[in-house]
Amino acid sequence: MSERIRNEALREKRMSAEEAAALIRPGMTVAMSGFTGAGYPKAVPKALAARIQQANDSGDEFRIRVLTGASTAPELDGELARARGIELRLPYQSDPTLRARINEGELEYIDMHLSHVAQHTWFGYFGNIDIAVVEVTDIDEEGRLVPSSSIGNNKTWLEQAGQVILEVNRWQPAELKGMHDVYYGTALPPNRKPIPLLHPDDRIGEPYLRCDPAKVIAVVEVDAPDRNSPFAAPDAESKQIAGHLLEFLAHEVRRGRLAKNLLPLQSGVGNIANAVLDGLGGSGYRDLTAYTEVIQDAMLNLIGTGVLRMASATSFALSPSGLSEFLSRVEYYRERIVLRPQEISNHPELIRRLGCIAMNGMIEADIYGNVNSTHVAGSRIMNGIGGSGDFARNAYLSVFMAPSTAKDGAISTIVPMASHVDHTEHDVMVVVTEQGLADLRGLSPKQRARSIIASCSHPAYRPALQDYFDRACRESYGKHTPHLLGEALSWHQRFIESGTMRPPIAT
Ligand code: 0RQ
Repeated sequence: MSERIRNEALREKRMSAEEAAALIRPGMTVAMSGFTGAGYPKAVPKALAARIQQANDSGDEFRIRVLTGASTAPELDGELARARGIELRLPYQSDPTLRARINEGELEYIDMHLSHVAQHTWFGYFGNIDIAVVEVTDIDEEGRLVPSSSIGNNKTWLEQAGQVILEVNRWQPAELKGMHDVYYGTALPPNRKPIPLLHPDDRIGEPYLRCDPAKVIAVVEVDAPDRNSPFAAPDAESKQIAGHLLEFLAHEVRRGRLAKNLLPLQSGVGNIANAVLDGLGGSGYRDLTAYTEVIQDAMLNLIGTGVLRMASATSFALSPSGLSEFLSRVEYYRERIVLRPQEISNHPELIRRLGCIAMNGMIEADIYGNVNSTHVAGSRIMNGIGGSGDFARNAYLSVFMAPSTAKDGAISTIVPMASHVDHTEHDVMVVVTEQGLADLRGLSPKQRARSIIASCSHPAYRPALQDYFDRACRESYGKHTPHLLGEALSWHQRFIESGTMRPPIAT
């Protein structure tokens, strides 16, 4: 198995996951690899969670601060949260146990733009990073690290951490070698220079992660799969949302605002994003490109069928069948996929330069186009903003999508006032639900409200939204963005109190 560790000095540092976990002490800041369930360490966090559980059970509080690229998996976030071993977590998570702990108020969670994490670490905003725990595919003779199925913040973790634990995961395909492009040219203000990436397929770095071998305190051999969650086939609502968006893109091509091969696509993950990508596959497009964060099954399919010429991302989120497709034609895909650090995949300068088409999911939008991506009823975190803000603010076109209702119709995703704002009205150009699409470009607040209510809201909620807007237009303190402040969040309050946003039936 050690054929994946070809550097003599590092080979000597091999030990068990339990021994490596014992090097992590209470109160440490631990930076881990991992992005959307790919490339996270699998053995050390689990062994650490067992140790933490034991300590906590015997009354010795043991908690650490955990920084990652984005979401990981049950073996990491789930186990550590279950053991009550996390004091602070950032930036993006999607594990149900961890989410529950955060919403019970048990630990601190910092939700932030994914492109900011590396630079805030360099700026010293999170203090010292004590230990980095990073999964890699392979270590070569010179000690260079072949990254695994995600890069995320690994470049920064390896450079900034005082000590490093490496997990060498034999399960990761050796063929990943050559797919990565790690850029080492970022600097701190005031010495920053333009990042020399002009096209989504430009390679501006090197295929390895550098790591000072003197910092490596443990090398753990692992043979364990990524999360690789299966994807559900797109449902009817997702297909309708995709249909509206595809029609809009075709319209933009006809108007000459987009070329026939569009502009680099950024797509969130999930059912709707998959339906949109599936739809693009059947719409006659060719020669498309993607500059995005995550390559999921639908994007791989587009590459496989030649619709997408190439994709740049920071991670894979493939289902088991997506993975076997990838492995069956790995040479083909290697030529068409570039994985980069998330500070580059999500870099505002590059997103603005390339003119990405950003397509992301949302929890709710208000009638003026403010979007909430993260908090149910303004206070319960779902996953986090992820990269949606990096892309939305800087995109050529920023699109937010959701079904017009959630929880079997009990919740309207179009509300009078967003209960939490991740993307302001200034960053949101298009809102789409299964009901239709509102193109908000060039519209004033009141024009946006009319368009969103008419095109996107569900018929069961549309009259109440229209009534709110009409009364606000008459009675609001200011008439620029009319609101009735005493009533603006009453829909959310009604949901908390009665389980539904539906207005009470008059008796
Ligand atoms: O709940 O799981 O209990 O059924 O939210 O909603 O409709 O399945 O949609 O999977 O696309 O998720 C915004 C969360 C949407 C996601 C969000 C409930 C709903 C369901 C999921 P259940 P759907 P999606 C790339 C870009 C931010 C990060 C981002 C997200 C669950 O898109 O995390 O964009 N985005 N990153 O029932 C109460 C509402 C609700 C609601 C939905 N208004 N009130 N519950 N739900 N709307 C990736 C990265 O950056 C890494």
